[in-house]
Amino acid sequence: MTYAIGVSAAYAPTTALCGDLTLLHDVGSLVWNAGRGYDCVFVVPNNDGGAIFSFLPQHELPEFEELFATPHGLELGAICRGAGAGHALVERAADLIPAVERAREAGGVHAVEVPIDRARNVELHAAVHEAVAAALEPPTM
Ligand SMILES: Cc1ncc(C[n+]2csc(CCOP(=O)(O)OP(=O)(O)O)c2C)c(N)n1
Ligand SMILES: [Mg+2]
Repeated sequence: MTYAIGVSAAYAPTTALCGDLTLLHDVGSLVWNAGRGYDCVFVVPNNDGGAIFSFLPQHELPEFEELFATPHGLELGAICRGAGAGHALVERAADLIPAVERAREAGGVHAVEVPIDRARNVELHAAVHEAVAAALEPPTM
């Protein structure tokens, strides 16, 4: 968040993608900078934890959820309101771009939160991997 708000401060209104854990990890930046005249919109895919860690070998460990995925169950809207940032919850794909546009037009720091499913994300990645691997397989003689 710090980097994106820095870009918006130094350069121009900015739109950035920011995971839910990344937002929480850097929440001090939100608290400190929201409402200080920066124009920065964060699109926040919220999968209640770190999906990227599901691609590590540790994914198979019994303690994976507690130690790596770290689901937080927090309400990001409440955190944004507490920080003085805007917040919108988007639950349909067609609503995403209008919500981002509204936030950009309003100015200031905003989060546009999009709830997504962590397990489904892993399944979709596996399906894409398989499709690419199949497409790249040399033809059999
Ligand atoms: C600037 C910065 N801060 C912190 C990290 C450490 N980090 C790596 S992955 C991650 C969280 C990933 O979870 P999330 O943001 O929810 O994204 P997801 O994988 O669910 O899409 C964090 C905090 C980092 N890589 N870079
Ligand atoms: Mg996440």
